[in-house]
Amino acid sequence: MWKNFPLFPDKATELAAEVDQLTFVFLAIALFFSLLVATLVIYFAIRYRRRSEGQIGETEETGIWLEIVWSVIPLVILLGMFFWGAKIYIKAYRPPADAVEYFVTGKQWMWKFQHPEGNREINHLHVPVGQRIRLTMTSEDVIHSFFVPAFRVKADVLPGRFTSIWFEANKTGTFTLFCAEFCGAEHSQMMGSVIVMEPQDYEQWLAAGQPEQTVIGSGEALFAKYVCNTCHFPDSAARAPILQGIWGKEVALSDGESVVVDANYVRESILEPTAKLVKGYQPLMPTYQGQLSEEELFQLISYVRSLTSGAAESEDSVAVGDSKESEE
Ligand SMILES: [Cu+2]
Repeated sequence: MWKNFPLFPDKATELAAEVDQLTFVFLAIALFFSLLVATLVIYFAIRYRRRSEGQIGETEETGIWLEIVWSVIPLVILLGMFFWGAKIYIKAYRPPADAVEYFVTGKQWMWKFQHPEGNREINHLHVPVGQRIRLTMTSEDVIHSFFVPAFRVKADVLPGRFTSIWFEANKTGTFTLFCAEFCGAEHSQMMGSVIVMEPQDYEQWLAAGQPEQTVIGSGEALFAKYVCNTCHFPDSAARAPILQGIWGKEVALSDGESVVVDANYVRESILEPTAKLVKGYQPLMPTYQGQLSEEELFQLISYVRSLTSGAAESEDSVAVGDSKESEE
Protein backbone atom coordinates (compact mmCIF):
# COMPACT_ATOMS: atom_id res chain seq x y z
CA MET A 1 0.00 0.00 0.00
CA TRP A 2 2.91 2.36 0.64
CA LYS A 3 3.61 2.33 -3.06
CA ASN A 4 0.83 4.90 -3.43
CA PHE A 5 2.28 7.15 -0.75
CA PRO A 6 5.84 7.66 -1.86
CA LEU A 7 7.98 9.63 0.55
CA PHE A 8 10.29 10.68 -2.27
CA PRO A 9 9.39 11.23 -5.90
CA ASP A 10 10.57 8.96 -8.68
CA LYS A 11 13.99 9.61 -10.14
CA ALA A 12 13.85 9.87 -13.92
CA THR A 13 16.85 12.06 -14.76
CA GLU A 14 20.52 12.13 -13.87
CA LEU A 15 19.85 15.50 -12.28
CA ALA A 16 17.30 13.91 -9.95
CA ALA A 17 19.98 11.69 -8.44
CA GLU A 18 22.33 14.66 -8.02
CA VAL A 19 19.64 16.80 -6.40
CA ASP A 20 18.73 13.99 -4.00
CA GLN A 21 22.34 13.43 -3.03
CA LEU A 22 22.72 17.13 -2.28
CA THR A 23 19.49 17.18 -0.28
CA PHE A 24 20.43 14.19 1.86
CA VAL A 25 23.96 15.42 2.57
CA PHE A 26 22.61 18.87 3.53
CA LEU A 27 20.03 17.18 5.74
CA ALA A 28 22.72 15.05 7.40
CA ILE A 29 24.93 18.09 8.04
CA ALA A 30 22.00 20.04 9.50
CA LEU A 31 21.01 17.07 11.65
CA PHE A 32 24.56 16.54 12.91
CA PHE A 33 25.01 20.16 14.00
CA SER A 34 21.52 20.42 15.46
CA LEU A 35 22.16 17.35 17.60
CA LEU A 36 25.64 18.57 18.56
CA VAL A 37 24.34 21.96 19.69
CA ALA A 38 21.30 20.52 21.49
CA THR A 39 23.45 17.96 23.31
CA LEU A 40 25.97 20.59 24.36
CA VAL A 41 23.22 22.91 25.59
CA ILE A 42 21.92 20.17 27.88
CA TYR A 43 25.40 19.04 28.94
CA PHE A 44 26.61 22.56 29.78
CA ALA A 45 23.38 23.40 31.61
CA ILE A 46 24.01 20.49 33.94
CA ARG A 47 27.79 20.75 34.14
CA TYR A 48 27.81 24.48 34.93
CA ARG A 49 24.61 24.69 36.95
CA ARG A 50 24.42 26.86 40.06
CA ARG A 51 25.44 24.66 42.96
CA SER A 52 24.59 26.83 45.93
CA GLU A 53 22.46 29.85 46.82
CA GLY A 54 24.45 33.03 46.24
CA GLN A 55 26.97 31.43 43.85
CA ILE A 56 28.18 34.04 41.36
CA GLY A 57 29.18 33.26 37.78
CA GLU A 58 32.83 33.56 36.79
CA THR A 59 34.65 34.08 33.52
CA GLU A 60 36.19 31.10 31.80
CA GLU A 61 39.26 31.98 29.70
CA THR A 62 39.49 30.22 26.34
CA GLY A 63 42.28 30.59 23.81
CA ILE A 64 42.00 32.33 20.46
CA TRP A 65 42.47 28.96 18.76
CA LEU A 66 39.13 27.68 19.87
CA GLU A 67 37.48 30.70 18.26
CA ILE A 68 39.40 30.18 15.02
CA VAL A 69 38.59 26.47 14.87
CA TRP A 70 34.86 26.90 15.31
CA SER A 71 34.73 29.72 12.78
CA VAL A 72 36.93 28.24 10.07
CA ILE A 73 35.47 24.71 10.06
CA PRO A 74 31.86 25.84 9.53
CA LEU A 75 33.07 28.35 6.93
CA VAL A 76 34.74 25.61 4.91
CA ILE A 77 31.69 23.34 5.21
CA LEU A 78 29.28 26.12 4.18
CA LEU A 79 31.41 27.20 1.23
CA GLY A 80 31.56 23.59 0.11
CA MET A 81 27.76 23.37 0.32
CA PHE A 82 27.44 26.61 -1.63
CA PHE A 83 29.69 25.58 -4.51
CA TRP A 84 28.14 22.13 -4.73
CA GLY A 85 24.63 23.62 -4.85
CA ALA A 86 25.67 26.30 -7.34
CA LYS A 87 27.17 23.69 -9.65
CA ILE A 88 23.92 21.71 -9.77
CA TYR A 89 21.86 24.89 -10.15
CA ILE A 90 23.90 26.08 -13.12
CA LYS A 91 23.59 22.67 -14.75
CA ALA A 92 19.83 22.61 -14.18
CA TYR A 93 19.13 26.07 -15.57
CA ARG A 94 21.49 26.25 -18.55
CA PRO A 95 20.02 24.23 -21.40
CA PRO A 96 22.75 22.54 -23.46
CA ALA A 97 23.08 23.86 -27.02
CA ASP A 98 22.19 20.50 -28.57
CA ALA A 99 18.86 20.18 -26.75
CA VAL A 100 15.76 19.85 -28.94
CA GLU A 101 13.36 22.70 -28.32
CA TYR A 102 9.69 22.25 -27.44
CA PHE A 103 7.27 25.10 -26.85
CA VAL A 104 5.10 25.32 -23.73
CA THR A 105 2.26 27.74 -23.00
CA GLY A 106 0.63 27.91 -19.61
CA LYS A 107 -2.86 29.34 -19.31
CA GLN A 108 -5.64 29.15 -16.76
CA TRP A 109 -5.81 26.17 -16.35
CA MET A 110 -3.94 24.02 -18.77
CA TRP A 111 -0.58 23.30 -20.35
CA LYS A 112 -0.23 23.49 -24.12
CA PHE A 113 2.71 21.96 -25.93
CA GLN A 114 4.08 22.06 -29.42
CA HIS A 115 6.73 19.68 -30.71
CA PRO A 116 9.34 20.94 -33.20
CA GLU A 117 7.72 18.67 -35.80
CA GLY A 118 4.48 20.58 -35.29
CA ASN A 119 2.47 18.10 -33.17
CA ARG A 120 0.34 19.74 -30.52
CA GLU A 121 -0.80 18.43 -27.15
CA ILE A 122 -2.71 19.65 -24.12
CA ASN A 123 -1.69 18.62 -20.59
CA HIS A 124 0.34 15.68 -21.87
CA LEU A 125 3.81 15.85 -23.30
CA HIS A 126 5.29 12.87 -25.10
CA VAL A 127 9.07 12.81 -25.31
CA PRO A 128 11.73 10.25 -26.24
CA VAL A 129 13.97 8.75 -23.56
CA GLY A 130 17.66 9.73 -23.55
CA GLN A 131 17.11 12.93 -25.50
CA ARG A 132 18.04 16.33 -24.15
CA ILE A 133 14.92 18.44 -24.29
CA ARG A 134 14.65 22.15 -23.83
CA LEU A 135 11.30 23.70 -23.00
CA THR A 136 10.80 27.31 -23.98
CA MET A 137 7.86 28.52 -21.99
CA THR A 138 5.52 31.45 -21.72
CA SER A 139 2.13 32.22 -20.21
CA GLU A 140 -1.01 33.63 -21.79
CA ASP A 141 -2.27 35.12 -18.55
CA VAL A 142 -0.82 34.92 -15.05
CA ILE A 143 2.35 33.42 -13.60
CA HIS A 144 2.43 29.63 -13.62
CA SER A 145 5.24 27.29 -12.70
CA PHE A 146 6.22 24.17 -14.61
CA PHE A 147 7.16 21.42 -12.17
CA VAL A 148 7.96 17.78 -12.83
CA PRO A 149 9.10 16.30 -9.50
CA ALA A 150 10.52 13.12 -11.07
CA PHE A 151 12.88 15.24 -13.19
CA ARG A 152 13.64 17.69 -10.35
CA VAL A 153 12.95 20.61 -12.65
CA LYS A 154 10.80 23.60 -11.88
CA ALA A 155 10.64 27.06 -13.44
CA ASP A 156 8.26 29.98 -13.43
CA VAL A 157 6.26 30.50 -16.60
CA LEU A 158 5.74 34.22 -17.09
CA PRO A 159 3.46 36.27 -19.32
CA GLY A 160 5.31 38.49 -21.79
CA ARG A 161 8.61 36.65 -21.91
CA PHE A 162 10.29 33.31 -22.41
CA THR A 163 11.86 31.16 -19.74
CA SER A 164 13.42 27.74 -20.29
CA ILE A 165 14.34 24.57 -18.54
CA TRP A 166 15.75 21.34 -19.86
CA PHE A 167 15.85 17.68 -18.94
CA GLU A 168 17.00 14.34 -20.23
CA ALA A 169 14.78 11.51 -19.04
CA ASN A 170 16.74 8.32 -18.42
CA LYS A 171 13.81 5.95 -18.08
CA THR A 172 10.46 5.48 -19.76
CA GLY A 173 7.20 5.99 -17.91
CA THR A 174 4.54 8.55 -17.10
CA PHE A 175 5.54 11.34 -14.74
CA THR A 176 3.22 13.89 -13.19
CA LEU A 177 3.44 17.52 -14.16
CA PHE A 178 2.19 20.18 -11.75
CA CYS A 179 1.63 23.89 -11.82
CA ALA A 180 3.59 25.04 -8.77
CA GLU A 181 2.42 28.63 -8.61
CA PHE A 182 -1.01 29.48 -7.24
CA CYS A 183 -2.69 30.81 -10.39
CA GLY A 184 -6.40 30.97 -9.64
CA ALA A 185 -9.42 28.92 -8.63
CA GLU A 186 -8.52 25.77 -10.52
CA HIS A 187 -4.79 25.90 -9.93
CA SER A 188 -4.82 22.53 -8.19
CA GLN A 189 -6.28 20.93 -11.31
CA MET A 190 -3.62 22.38 -13.60
CA MET A 191 -1.88 19.04 -13.82
CA GLY A 192 -0.67 16.86 -16.60
CA SER A 193 1.93 14.29 -17.39
CA VAL A 194 5.15 13.82 -19.26
CA ILE A 195 5.17 10.50 -21.07
CA VAL A 196 8.69 9.27 -21.72
CA MET A 197 8.82 6.75 -24.59
CA GLU A 198 11.37 4.60 -26.40
CA PRO A 199 12.65 6.58 -29.41
CA GLN A 200 11.00 4.29 -31.98
CA ASP A 201 7.65 4.48 -30.13
CA TYR A 202 7.99 8.23 -30.05
CA GLU A 203 8.64 8.35 -33.80
CA GLN A 204 5.48 6.32 -34.33
CA TRP A 205 3.53 8.57 -32.02
CA LEU A 206 4.75 11.64 -33.92
CA ALA A 207 3.87 10.16 -37.28
CA ALA A 208 0.38 9.23 -36.09
CA GLY A 209 -0.25 12.86 -35.18
CA GLN A 210 0.16 14.04 -38.77
CA PRO A 211 0.91 17.67 -38.04
CA GLU A 212 0.24 20.07 -40.90
CA GLN A 213 3.51 21.89 -40.50
CA THR A 214 6.66 22.01 -38.46
CA VAL A 215 7.18 24.91 -36.07
CA ILE A 216 9.65 26.58 -38.43
CA GLY A 217 7.36 25.90 -41.39
CA SER A 218 4.48 27.62 -39.60
CA GLY A 219 6.80 30.53 -38.81
CA GLU A 220 7.77 30.82 -42.44
CA ALA A 221 4.10 30.89 -43.44
CA LEU A 222 3.43 33.66 -40.89
CA PHE A 223 6.42 35.60 -42.20
CA ALA A 224 4.80 35.49 -45.63
CA LYS A 225 1.28 36.17 -44.33
CA TYR A 226 2.33 39.35 -42.52
CA VAL A 227 4.53 40.32 -45.48
CA CYS A 228 7.55 40.85 -43.25
CA ASN A 229 9.57 40.37 -46.40
CA THR A 230 8.67 43.79 -47.79
CA CYS A 231 11.15 45.34 -45.34
CA HIS A 232 13.19 42.42 -43.98
CA PHE A 233 14.70 41.19 -47.22
CA PRO A 234 18.36 40.25 -47.44
CA ASP A 235 19.65 43.37 -49.14
CA SER A 236 21.58 46.33 -47.79
CA ALA A 237 18.99 48.66 -49.34
CA ALA A 238 16.27 47.14 -47.14
CA ARG A 239 14.29 49.39 -44.81
CA ALA A 240 14.76 46.98 -41.92
CA PRO A 241 17.63 44.93 -40.51
CA ILE A 242 18.60 41.84 -42.50
CA LEU A 243 17.54 38.84 -40.42
CA GLN A 244 19.86 36.30 -42.07
CA GLY A 245 22.85 35.69 -39.81
CA ILE A 246 21.66 38.07 -37.09
CA TRP A 247 20.73 35.49 -34.42
CA GLY A 248 23.01 35.50 -31.39
CA LYS A 249 24.86 38.63 -32.58
CA GLU A 250 25.13 41.87 -30.68
CA VAL A 251 23.54 44.79 -32.50
CA ALA A 252 23.94 48.52 -31.86
CA LEU A 253 20.76 50.42 -31.03
CA SER A 254 19.76 53.96 -31.94
CA ASP A 255 20.07 55.08 -28.32
CA GLY A 256 23.73 54.04 -28.15
CA GLU A 257 23.05 50.84 -26.22
CA SER A 258 23.40 47.38 -27.69
CA VAL A 259 21.49 44.14 -27.40
CA VAL A 260 22.09 40.46 -28.20
CA VAL A 261 19.53 39.08 -30.65
CA ASP A 262 17.72 36.28 -28.82
CA ALA A 263 14.15 35.05 -28.49
CA ASN A 264 13.15 37.69 -25.95
CA TYR A 265 14.56 40.53 -28.08
CA VAL A 266 12.88 39.34 -31.28
CA ARG A 267 9.66 38.92 -29.35
CA GLU A 268 9.87 42.50 -28.08
CA SER A 269 10.71 43.78 -31.55
CA ILE A 270 7.60 42.18 -33.03
CA LEU A 271 5.30 43.50 -30.32
CA GLU A 272 6.99 46.83 -29.62
CA PRO A 273 9.17 47.58 -32.64
CA THR A 274 10.33 50.97 -31.42
CA ALA A 275 11.38 49.86 -27.92
CA LYS A 276 14.90 48.91 -29.01
CA LEU A 277 15.41 50.26 -32.49
CA VAL A 278 18.48 49.08 -34.39
CA LYS A 279 20.86 51.94 -35.19
CA GLY A 280 20.53 53.36 -38.69
CA TYR A 281 16.87 52.42 -39.22
CA GLN A 282 13.70 54.49 -39.10
CA PRO A 283 10.88 53.52 -36.69
CA LEU A 284 8.67 52.33 -39.55
CA MET A 285 7.60 48.95 -38.31
CA PRO A 286 4.01 48.66 -37.04
CA THR A 287 3.28 46.73 -33.87
CA TYR A 288 1.89 43.21 -34.10
CA GLN A 289 0.54 43.31 -30.58
CA GLY A 290 -2.77 41.49 -30.39
CA GLN A 291 -2.43 39.98 -33.85
CA LEU A 292 -0.33 36.95 -32.99
CA SER A 293 -0.99 34.23 -30.45
CA GLU A 294 1.85 33.13 -28.18
CA GLU A 295 2.23 30.04 -30.29
CA GLU A 296 2.45 32.05 -33.51
CA LEU A 297 4.99 34.39 -31.94
CA PHE A 298 7.15 31.43 -31.03
CA GLN A 299 6.82 29.98 -34.55
CA LEU A 300 7.83 33.28 -36.10
CA ILE A 301 10.79 33.58 -33.75
CA SER A 302 11.85 30.00 -34.53
CA TYR A 303 11.76 30.86 -38.22
CA VAL A 304 13.85 34.01 -37.70
CA ARG A 305 16.36 31.91 -35.77
CA SER A 306 16.47 29.33 -38.54
CA LEU A 307 17.64 32.06 -40.94
CA THR A 308 20.98 32.09 -39.14
CA SER A 309 22.88 28.96 -40.03
CA GLY A 310 24.48 27.37 -37.00
CA ALA A 311 22.06 29.03 -34.56
CA ALA A 312 21.61 26.53 -31.78
CA GLU A 313 18.39 24.68 -32.47
CA SER A 314 18.09 25.28 -36.17
CA GLU A 315 20.42 22.44 -37.07
CA ASP A 316 18.90 19.57 -35.16
CA SER A 317 15.48 20.31 -36.62
CA VAL A 318 14.91 18.22 -39.66
CA ALA A 319 12.17 20.78 -39.67
CA VAL A 320 14.02 23.20 -41.94
CA GLY A 321 13.92 20.79 -44.87
CA ASP A 322 10.45 19.50 -44.11
CA SER A 323 8.88 22.91 -43.96
CA LYS A 324 9.91 23.73 -47.53
CA GLU A 325 8.17 20.60 -48.76
CA SER A 326 4.94 21.15 -46.93
CA GLU A 327 4.82 24.73 -48.21
CA GLU A 328 4.96 23.82 -51.87
CU1 LIG B 1 -0.94 27.56 -13.08
